[in-house]
Amino acid sequence: MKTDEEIPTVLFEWTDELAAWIEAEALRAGFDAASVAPIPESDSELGKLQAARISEWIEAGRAGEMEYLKRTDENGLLLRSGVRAAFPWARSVLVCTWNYNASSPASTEPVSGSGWIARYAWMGRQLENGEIVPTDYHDELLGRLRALEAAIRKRAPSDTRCYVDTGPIVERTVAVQAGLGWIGKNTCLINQQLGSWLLLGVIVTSIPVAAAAYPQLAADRCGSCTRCLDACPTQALIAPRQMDASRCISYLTIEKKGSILEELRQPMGRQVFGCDICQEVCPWNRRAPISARQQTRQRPELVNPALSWLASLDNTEFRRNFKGSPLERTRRKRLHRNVAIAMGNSRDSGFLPQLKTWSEGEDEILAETARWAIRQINEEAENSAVNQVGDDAVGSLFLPTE
Ligand code: B12
Ligand code: SF4
Ligand code: SF4
Repeated sequence: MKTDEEIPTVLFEWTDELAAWIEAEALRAGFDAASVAPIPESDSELGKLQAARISEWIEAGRAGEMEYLKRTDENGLLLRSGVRAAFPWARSVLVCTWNYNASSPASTEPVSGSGWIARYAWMGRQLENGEIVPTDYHDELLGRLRALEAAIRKRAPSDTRCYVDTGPIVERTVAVQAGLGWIGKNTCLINQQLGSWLLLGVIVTSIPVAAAAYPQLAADRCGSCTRCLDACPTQALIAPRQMDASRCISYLTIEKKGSILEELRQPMGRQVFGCDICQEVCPWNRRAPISARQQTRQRPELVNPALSWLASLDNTEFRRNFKGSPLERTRRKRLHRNVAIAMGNSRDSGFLPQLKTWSEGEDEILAETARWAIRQINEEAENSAVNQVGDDAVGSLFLPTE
């Protein structure tokens, strides 16, 4: 890693003209919006504020078991506390947004017997023969970022790094600094025109931004709305713009290994991979444009997927359906744990045979979760039997007497 002293004399700056050029290149590469953000000095007011936000969040235990968010350098400095903590040579970030909005039903419109997979994971790549194969946004975005990176290096030789998710960067914070939107109360980046169904890709560069080319920050347009806070089933949004990720269904279904806390299982509803609720209820997504991308298509089988189909997948079928997709990392076992919870929450006795099989299997986490799900379904059946008896009793009171 280069230190400040090793950074070559600055030959280029992001002037209005150079920034406009790369932003146009990004649109040509298939992104929906792009902008260059200056990186604040670590000891500036903004640098300190950003560092404090993430450190306080981590210290409060909000990151759950996501150890990669807690990584520090050799001096114990949190790598995500600011872009310069990880890359002392960094002076700017090109932030690109990728719209993945689809004209599909919402998770808040339940379909009987189905689970919910977050819409960012519906993506498939259409082959020339029309077949749609699984794909992952990381790969889709990274390919395009690398092409842009090569263009930057050719026109303005500099140090650069491309990332989608995996870099030591809080991408939404740099997106705000690039003027691409504001942080909604649901903690998502919202763009006034594009809404929040946006994925982010970044290129860190050593090119400073000329003062005259600083982007204008977007105004916060959440106003008095609190729909996302009210709709979150697990109360993961503990305050506006503050998430306890350890309660977020997205974390629980995707990142959390092992058993899920019982008190959080029922609120998880039918979500089996990720969660879209706090964005679905957001008024700024009502008129969000639908992605018109040709190469990537939504895979219809992943919209309201049948729980029985997901449960039936063995390792080979899981790989066939999800190799190359974001679900691959979660693996079959964890997906089945989530499916068992969704089955329990459905209160549908038709799932009992599958749950019974899992409850007797060797995977202890799945077996315990399946036993919990069986109890949910049986409790429901008992309650309706009691109600039935109650109804009959009430009914008999009113039976006409001879
Ligand atoms: C860890 C992680 C998660 C965790 C934690 C989420 C969280 N809120 O922190 C979990 C697993 C829960 C998660 C869920 C989701 N994620 Co996620 N996730 C990440 C990841 C890898 C790191 C985020 C991070 O550092 N979090 C730590 C907290 C402290 O950071 P933060 O919420 O981003 O908050 C910062 C800002 O909000 C800012 N801030 C707070 N208040 C204010 C106020 C003002 C005025 C300003 C300027 C800034 C500001 O300061 C905070 C700290 O620096 C990023 C990629 C990346 N490298 O950044 C993707 C990322 C944030 N995730 C993304 C997505 C798509 C999702 C899901 C929609 C997936 C899904 N459908 O299930 C959900 C959305 C849940 C939600 N409401 O946020 C996108 C977000 C795009 C967008 N439009 O916002 C990202 C950027 C990935 C990408 N490459 O596109 N995710
Ligand atoms: S993604 Fe779901 S669980 Fe997480 S904060 Fe949003 S509504 Fe709550
Ligand atoms: S639902 Fe309302 S409060 Fe939440 S992010 Fe959208 S506009 Fe902001």
